[in-house]
Amino acid sequence: MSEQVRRYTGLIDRYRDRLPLDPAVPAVSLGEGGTPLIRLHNLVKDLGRDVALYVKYEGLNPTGSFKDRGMTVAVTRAVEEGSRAVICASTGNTSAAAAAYAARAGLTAFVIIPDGKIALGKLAQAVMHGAVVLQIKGNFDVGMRLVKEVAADAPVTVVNSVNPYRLQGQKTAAFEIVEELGRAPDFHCLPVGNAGNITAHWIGYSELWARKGAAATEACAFCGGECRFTGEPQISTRPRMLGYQAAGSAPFLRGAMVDEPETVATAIRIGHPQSWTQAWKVAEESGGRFAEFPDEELLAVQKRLAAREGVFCEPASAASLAGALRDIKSGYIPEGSTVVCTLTGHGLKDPDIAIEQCKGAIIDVDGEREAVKQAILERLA
Ligand code: AN7
Repeated sequence: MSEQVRRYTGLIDRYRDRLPLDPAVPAVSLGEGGTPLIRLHNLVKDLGRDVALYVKYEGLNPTGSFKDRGMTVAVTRAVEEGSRAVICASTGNTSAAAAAYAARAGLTAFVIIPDGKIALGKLAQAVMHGAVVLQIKGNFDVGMRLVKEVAADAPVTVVNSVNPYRLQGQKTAAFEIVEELGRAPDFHCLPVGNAGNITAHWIGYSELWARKGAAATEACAFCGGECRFTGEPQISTRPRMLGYQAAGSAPFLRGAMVDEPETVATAIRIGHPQSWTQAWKVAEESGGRFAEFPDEELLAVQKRLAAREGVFCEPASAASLAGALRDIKSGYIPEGSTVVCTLTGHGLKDPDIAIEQCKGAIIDVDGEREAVKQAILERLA
């Protein structure tokens, strides 16, 4: 058996025919993609509604977030183009992924992060992978502007989602979902920051979709003609795309950019989304919409998911599930629906928030047998 058959070697090897990469170019990969689609039985039972509710656990990618899908393609392409360095602004996960893939490829990674506003695990990743970490007094949006300005006349490749190869990699999550369900879900729920991921998923579904009267090779409106998929259509319907934001950081709900975004979900503390126009188009074409949540509700859903289903995501990721649960309850998502929520990042990314939420849960006991036994029996009573 060839190595390829026995081992999963990442999404470029899996989907190269649908990606804008030359067949001969070796993939810079850490085995990203192939994440589990987990059906939630307990939370659905709690709701008392008949829906098939799944989470796509993107926190199980190599650096713990969906960013790896885009980074493998963007860095592979950067190497092919002879680049020696990559740069990004980040709320944390992009910097972790850029640092790791750059390390693997032997490139220098420059990452610009908002001072004091990225989760501990993400910062640990960036420094451990040897990125040059530039901490600024300013938020993600300021960092993003600086990246664009600097990259205009410096020999560095921007690996934020304005790099079209990022979205091309991220679209593969939609391919995996369709392969597992044998169809597209009726609703796909995602947290929205820069709105790159919701756009990437729509590209993915649209490439698999049987467009009446359109050639399969027709370039989609989102990728600047980068789509290469010419296979047979695989789905007859596409999902409604539902995008969820944190209330203090919700430009799509305000209908305008937000200059001072604030949320405990630092991953989506973004007021000037880079894929603004595309995401409006996604909502319109798919028949979806945007909605928002206060921080407390994001944290409550993060905790409920962990406690009831054994799945640990970071606060920003909980926005997708919070949205699905609310929309199922209200009837906006009708009974009989198949719903997928993307859990964008792993809960371990942000240990501070998790511990903070569960402080009272830790019981101090004397280190001897009777005390421990007593504590256990009390809780089984
Ligand atoms: C866990 O890392 O923008 O709407 O710089 O880390 O595609 O921006 C992170 C975004 C959702 C939002 N969930 O995705 C960054 C960054 C998590 C994230 C989002 C992010 P987009």
